[in-house]
Order: sequence, then C-alpha cells, then structure tokens
Amino acid sequence: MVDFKHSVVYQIWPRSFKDSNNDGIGDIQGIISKLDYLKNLGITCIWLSPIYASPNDDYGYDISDYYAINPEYGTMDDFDELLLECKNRNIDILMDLVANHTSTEHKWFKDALNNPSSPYRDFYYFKEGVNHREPNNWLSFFGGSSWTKESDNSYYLTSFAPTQADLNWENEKVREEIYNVMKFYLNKGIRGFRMDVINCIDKKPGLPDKNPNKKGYQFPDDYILNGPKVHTYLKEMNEKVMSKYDGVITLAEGCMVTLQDAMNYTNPDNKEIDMCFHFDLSTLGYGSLGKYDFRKFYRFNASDIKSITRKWQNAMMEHHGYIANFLSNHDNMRHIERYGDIKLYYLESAKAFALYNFMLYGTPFIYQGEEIGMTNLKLDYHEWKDYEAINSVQAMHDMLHVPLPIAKKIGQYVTRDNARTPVQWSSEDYAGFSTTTPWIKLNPNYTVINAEDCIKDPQSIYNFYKKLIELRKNNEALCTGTFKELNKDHKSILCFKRSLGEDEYFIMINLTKQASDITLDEPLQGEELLHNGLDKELRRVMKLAPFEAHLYKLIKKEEPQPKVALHSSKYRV
Ligand code: TEU
Ligand code: CA
Repeated sequence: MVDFKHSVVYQIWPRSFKDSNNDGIGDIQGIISKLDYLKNLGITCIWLSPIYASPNDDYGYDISDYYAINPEYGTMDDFDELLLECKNRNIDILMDLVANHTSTEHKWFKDALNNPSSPYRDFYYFKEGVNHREPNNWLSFFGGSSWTKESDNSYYLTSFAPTQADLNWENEKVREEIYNVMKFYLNKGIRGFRMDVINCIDKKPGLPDKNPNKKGYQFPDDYILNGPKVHTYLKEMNEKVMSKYDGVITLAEGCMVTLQDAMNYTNPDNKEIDMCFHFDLSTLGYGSLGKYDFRKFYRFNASDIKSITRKWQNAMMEHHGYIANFLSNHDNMRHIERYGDIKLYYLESAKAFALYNFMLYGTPFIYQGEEIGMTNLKLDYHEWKDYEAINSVQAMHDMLHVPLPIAKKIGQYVTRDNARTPVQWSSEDYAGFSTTTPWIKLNPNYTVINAEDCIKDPQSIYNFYKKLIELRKNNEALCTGTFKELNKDHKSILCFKRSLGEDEYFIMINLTKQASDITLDEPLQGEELLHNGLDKELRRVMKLAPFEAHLYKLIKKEEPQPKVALHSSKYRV
C-alpha cells in the first residue's frame, strides 16, 4: 500500500472524462476503460469528483442521495467493478465527501421543508428574516445572498448555490449520518476521501452580520471558514471513522485556509487529517470579493509565486503539517494559461510548472487533461454550464455595477467550464471522448492536442509527467526530503534543494517568459536528471531561457585533503 506521502493522485471529474455508452456524458465504465492509461502514466491514486445521485445544479457537489450512484454515470455495480479493476492495478480511490451541504432534493431537506415538525429541520440552518430581509448579510460563494427563501419570512442557509443547503454540524445526528456514509464506502474498499469545503462546517454561533457597518453582502470569511469546531469535528471523525480502518487517506479541500489552520489540520499529533490543499496560488490576483472580483485584473508576478511557495514549504518543514500540491482542478481555468504562455512557450511552460508541482514537498495532484496539455476554451455565454459563472456575472453587474458585456468577458476568462471540457483522447471525431455531441462543448484543438499523439511523442507533456512520476518513485528525497530555497531574491527564477541524508537534488525554474541570468548563492555540481528542452551543465552563473527548467542530482565535491605540514610548528612535538 502506498502511503499518502508517496502517492501521486489523478483527479477525475467524471462527467468529462470518458463516455462509454455514447450519450455524450462521461461515466464509470468510461473510467474503467481508461485505467490502463492511468496505470501507464504511473499514478497511484484517483480522486473521483462526486458520482452520487444529484440533480446536477453543481454537477455532483449537490448530492441528493449519498448511497446511490448518479444513473448518468452508472450503477452501484459499475462502481463496485471500478473498485475491483482499480484494486487489480494497485490504484487507490479517494471519493469526494461533500458534507458541508446536501442538495435541496435530498430526502432530509425535503422532509424538513414539507413537515414543520420534522427532525430534519435541525439538520439545516432555517432562520427568520430580519426587517423583511435575509437573516444576515453574508455573501454566497457563488454571488448574491447566502440565504434562500422558504416562505414569507423564513430562510435557509445556502453558502453555495440556492439548491445546496448547508448542513448543521452542531447536530450530532448530522455528524453520525455523514460518518455512516464514510463507513459505507470505506467498507466497500475505497482508500479515503477528499473532503469538499470541510473547513466550512463550523459557522459562527448566532450567524451575525459580517462587517455590519458596510453596505451590501459581505463575504463571511472567518465567520464560516476555519471555525474552532472544525478541529473538534475532524478529531471526532478521525476517532469514529478513520482510526477504525488501515491506512485511510484524507485530504481537506482547505478552501482559503491560513497557514496555521492547515498546519493544525494536518499535524499528525492532532489526529485530524493527512493533507490539505491551499488556495494561495489559485486565488492570485483576485479582488477581495473572490474570483469574480476582477479589480486586481488577475495580475501577479513570479515573486508572488516564489513567496507563496516559500511560505508553505517552510511552514511544513517547521510545523510538521502536510499539503497536497495542485495547479489545476475542476474549479479553476487550466493553469497552463494562467501561469504559463501557450502562444509562445506551450511545451516549455507546461513542463516548467509540472516540474514545479512535482518537485515540491507535498503530494502532487494532476487534474485530468493536464498531463496532455489541454487548454481553456472561450465559451460563448449561451454555452456556459457553470452555475457559479452564470450567477456571478449577474452579481457583478448588480453589486459592482459592471456592464453585462464586460461581466461576461470576465466570466468567460475565469469560468470553471474552462477546465470541464471533455478529455481529448484522440484526433478521431469527438476526440474519442464519445461518438456524439458531448454535454459541453469540446475544444476543437483536439486534432493537435490529444492523448494518443502525446503517448507516441517522447518529447510530449504526457511523457514528461511520466518521467516526473518515475523520478518521485525512485528518489525518496524528492518525496520526503527537506526543502531549502536558494537565491530567494531573484525576480524570476525559483531555485531549491530537496535533501535526504546524502541525497541532494537541485531544481531551478524560470517562472517567466523572459530570459534571465542568475548567479547561484552557492557553487554546486550536479548531474542533469530532467530538463524541459535544453540540456545544460550546472554552473554558478547561468542564463535561463523563458520557462527553462532543470532538475539535477547534486554531486558532493571531493573535499581536498588537508595537507598536513609535518614541519609546521603546530604539529612539532
Ligand atoms: O469548492 C469550494 C470553493 O471554494 C469554490 O467555491 C471555489 O472557490 C470556486 O468554485 C472557484 O471558482 C468546492 C468544490 O470544489 C466545487 O466544485 C463546489 O462547487 C463547491 O465546493 C461546493 O460544493
Ligand atoms: Ca455516458
């Protein structure tokens, strides 16, 4: 069994992964048909975005039945088959545990709504309005109020979409129900969970207004994220669920976690969870109201990436926390275009950031399609599927008075749909994803960007990822070795060492599209293990091309033996 620190995790967002029955929607049998592809890539674990029954307002993150599989994706038998086929290939499965909220179609919520004395009313947050308005001024993650109206003056809390009702974790019955769901899937043989917005399950008691003196909805921030009881609940969950099984792997989404929170969640002494994502990189250049707040124009520079990297890597060294590293997922545009440059340096920048993600301390995650260099697709407004994008464009218009055509341009740039187009398997019709028009528009560049071609080309992004995975497998220092940065003040090149005992590696990456000179802080000697185009001897003074990146295994310099001068007065007896 591979432990969490040695895992390489591949995220599948099932709807767009692979369609087996040609209805245009990805499904479980489609995943099974691609397990050999994943095995060949070298990953050890799959994080499966939700496959449970769901009305799909948020594509599975709105669960209507935790114990049923969404019929569009298959049946429980298909899921059992997937588990078995994964087991045969030594691939673990992490399921998505969406426990901050359920769909309003869930039987608990329906009962709560239809029956005033239902015990399920206390599963959620129902509250009276104040002065003919919502109970408080909290802004939803997806724009507009966090409250949805039940009747004239009664509301329920919906921190995401209006059809995702927040569960009340103070109610121990809620916690018990969720623990039962976890046990049900662990008993089936999954390895663990990626926990959706799990740090959101403790809301500030009394649900008070955030910034009461300010006008308009306010993002509730510390009122709903990382509350003190999140730790209490995670400890309880660990005791009642995880500790009862061998080698469970847990990962908190860690939506906007602070460094301290993340270290507390993941420090093994605290017995909460194994690892945590952080959002510092994915939210670079956002305004204070989040992703759709464009007022900082999504701008950032290499020094920002360097300081975020330093902050998290050093904290893990000092506080024994543990993070999972990712650049892309189903909630963000594909990173290759945000951090790299696909027009001039497509291969170089894709590989440079892949090297970055895999060489850091922490467990690397790959998002489907990333390994073949899939890019974003500018969808027209009428083609959008992402509720967050559609609603946030309206909210931008209402709250920030952004004219709709401009709001739509911003939406087109940041929408989650960018990362949700079907995986491009081949240059055949419909990219080999399906034999019919897929549920969301396919990127027409599948004729040049697709898995089949990538596999054949030794210089492809796919084969670069494959090498990275192999390198981690064969060099312990690259998994658990320490992180030490060099040339901190350099404006565009990131340099660091990973070390374990005698083994030392040196990584240097130009994070920008400008060529750049560097004089290393220390003289180093090394043997090149991997580069993204240019083979280069490691020297003290170097010039790196745009996005040029290298991995060296350091060679210890033979210390010249001190010549003992026998005639020296010091040694004379
Ligand atoms: O995302 C939580 C989250 O923080 C998102 O609001 C994210 O910041 C935003 O979508 C970025 O555009 C998780 C899931 O990953 C996401 O897909 C769900 O929609 C959300 O929770 C609600 O379950
Ligand atoms: Ca299908």
